Amino acid sequence: MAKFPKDFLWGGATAANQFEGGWNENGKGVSASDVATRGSRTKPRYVTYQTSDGEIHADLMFGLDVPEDAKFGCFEGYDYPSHQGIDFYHRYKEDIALFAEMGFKTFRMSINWTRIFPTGMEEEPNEKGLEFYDDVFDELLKYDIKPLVTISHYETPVGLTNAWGAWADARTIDCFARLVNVLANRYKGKVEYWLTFNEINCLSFGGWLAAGVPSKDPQKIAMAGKHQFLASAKAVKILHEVDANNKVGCMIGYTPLYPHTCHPDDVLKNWQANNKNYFYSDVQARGYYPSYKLKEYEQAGIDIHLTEEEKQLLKEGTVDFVSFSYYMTSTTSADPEVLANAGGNMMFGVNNPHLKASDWGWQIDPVGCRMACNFMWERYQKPLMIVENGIGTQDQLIEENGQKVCHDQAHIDYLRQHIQAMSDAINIDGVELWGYTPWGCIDLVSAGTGEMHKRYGFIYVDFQDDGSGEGNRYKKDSFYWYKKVIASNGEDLD
Ligand code: BGP
Repeated sequence: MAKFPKDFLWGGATAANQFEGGWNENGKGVSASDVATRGSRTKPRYVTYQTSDGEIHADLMFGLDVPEDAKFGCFEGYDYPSHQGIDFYHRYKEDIALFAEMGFKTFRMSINWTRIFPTGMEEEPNEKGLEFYDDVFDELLKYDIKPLVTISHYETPVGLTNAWGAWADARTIDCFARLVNVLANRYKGKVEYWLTFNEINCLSFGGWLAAGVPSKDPQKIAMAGKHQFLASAKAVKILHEVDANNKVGCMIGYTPLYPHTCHPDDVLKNWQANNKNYFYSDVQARGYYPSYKLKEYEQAGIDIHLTEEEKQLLKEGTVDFVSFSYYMTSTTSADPEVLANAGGNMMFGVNNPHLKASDWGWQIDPVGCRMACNFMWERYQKPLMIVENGIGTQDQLIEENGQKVCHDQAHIDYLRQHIQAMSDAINIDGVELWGYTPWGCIDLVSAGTGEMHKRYGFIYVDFQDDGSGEGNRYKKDSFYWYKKVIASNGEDLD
């Protein structure tokens, strides 16, 4: 039977750019996600910009690499899914009431940086933006739901990119620190749980979403990482100074990798590939650059110019807890023939022949979830939170006995197995896990593809990929199931 600690934080997770909508209301500026077009399972997302000759361009979002004179923005004739999101901006009361009905103890959301500082560079914050989050937090607290706030979730202001290349430039650190100062003081007593950067390690897949850096240059990516580490350390210090109750975590997108075979070359390659993820949490949780990374930089001719003062800041600004998203595992191989025929678990490696996959090719592995908890716990000995987990499916809203219903058994099956795995990690292995917020607890726009119809939610949102629909909310079967799970503190998973 599954068992969880008494005050385990059950909840759900979202991000501003994927569900708020209201993209240009009440003084909001334009963020990195606002200039990303809608894609699909078969069509990639693009990012739009203009060059100094007046030409408008749309280039692939993953691996974006543009000319120096590019100025990012939104242009006529392109479809940008963040602009509508699921309209949480206007419907937050209705949505929070539904989260409360499920019994949420916490709700993960992000602050859209550009609501507070529209270009990232203003001296004074936008009061209307601050008021919106006051209203959201008050509404959550009314139901005893603790906000878990991601400060930066793919929402770097394009103002910063257009000015100096966003996180590739050290000036962004001060802009971020100003944001954190404002948030810490304004929401003191309302927010206690914070995450600095969402999936900071996705910088290694490209700089756009994670950092507003439109370049693949490894030197620039390394500098963006360093600037985010320093900004994260500053954020930890600011949040602790303003309120000693604040708990601040790092967040990585965690796809644990298995060696494709037990051949030592595969095992070595796998260790190296896993380090690509760990590097980020190593710095944020341990407070220094790991030796394997410094050597890699040295061999690649990358110089991050780390000063003694910066090293000291990293040491002083380590996080209180470690959080991660967990959707799947994947495998790595050193064998060129295997790699050539890999098929691939999407962009994440070589298919594991022992696992089934979602319609988007993400391989389902609850055992990997238990191991992910253990790997993180062993490595850092800090409390953990799984702040994203779930499976995207093509749910259908159907009419039964005059009612609209959605039988999303695949969500229930996936979540049940993963909750059991977390329970095993806690009770059999001794991991300290504080909470669990499954991703997209209400259907929202996919980050990877920009679609609506890759649905994770307990709540169906009637918006379709072509922008049609009323945006009405309907409870899926998983809504009632998760309510029961929370009410029994994880014991009743049937
Ligand atoms: C993570 C992001 C989320 C979220 C999730 C699911 O990488 O932190 O923002 O979207 O993945 O991915 P997708 O939306 O592509 O299905």
